[in-house]
Amino acid sequence: SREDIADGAVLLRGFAGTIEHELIAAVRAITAQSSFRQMTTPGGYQMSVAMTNCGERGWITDHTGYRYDPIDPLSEQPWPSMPPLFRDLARRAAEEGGFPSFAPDACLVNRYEPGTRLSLHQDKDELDLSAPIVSVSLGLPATFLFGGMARSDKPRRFRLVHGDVVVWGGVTRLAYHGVAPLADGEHALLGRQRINLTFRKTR
Ligand code: MD3
Ligand code: FE
Repeated sequence: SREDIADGAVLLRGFAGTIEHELIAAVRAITAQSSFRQMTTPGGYQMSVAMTNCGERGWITDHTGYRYDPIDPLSEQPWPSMPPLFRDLARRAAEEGGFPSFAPDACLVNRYEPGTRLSLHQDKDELDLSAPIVSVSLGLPATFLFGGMARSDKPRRFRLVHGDVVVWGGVTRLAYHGVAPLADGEHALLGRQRINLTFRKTR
């Protein structure tokens, strides 16, 4: 199904469900090369969410700031390439959401374990803010917090489950958003975790 959740944001329930096994196998292949790790923010806090990337560039944070970098600082190698399956899924979803010819060059892979959260933030490290972000949820369900253009705007809550895909474009691209602490549970394919893929065009 296709549901407009805001100006430029479209929720595609179950869009990734038919390729769940292939997506999970691809995540395992990526993390065999570039492991999940908990990064440190410029303010010196360790993030509770563990992250890795695939594609030409990956999002990283360290004591010097946030950026997209072609090299994984942990493996000291380029990030694993973006599987065609990922690229095609992101492109098909973006098209369905009204953004034809989306060509992501980066995919951030987030791993949430029970109790982990992502506090309200904006994504603005990408140079081309006219391109959408496409997100794919796998594993345990999460409560996504969708705020406004000011951090103080009260967020709306959306439950995102395994297989859901959201295309975030237009004015929502710069909205504050986050993820509430993950509730414990057991997912049939992924166990006690949620994996989120976010596809981005960084330049
Ligand atoms: C709305 N990830 O990696 S994905 C992130 O579930 C991030 O892991 C969350 O926020 C997660 O930066 C949310 C959905 C998402 C991603 C980017 C957005 C929603 C967005 C940018 C603008 C507005
Ligand atoms: Fe974000």
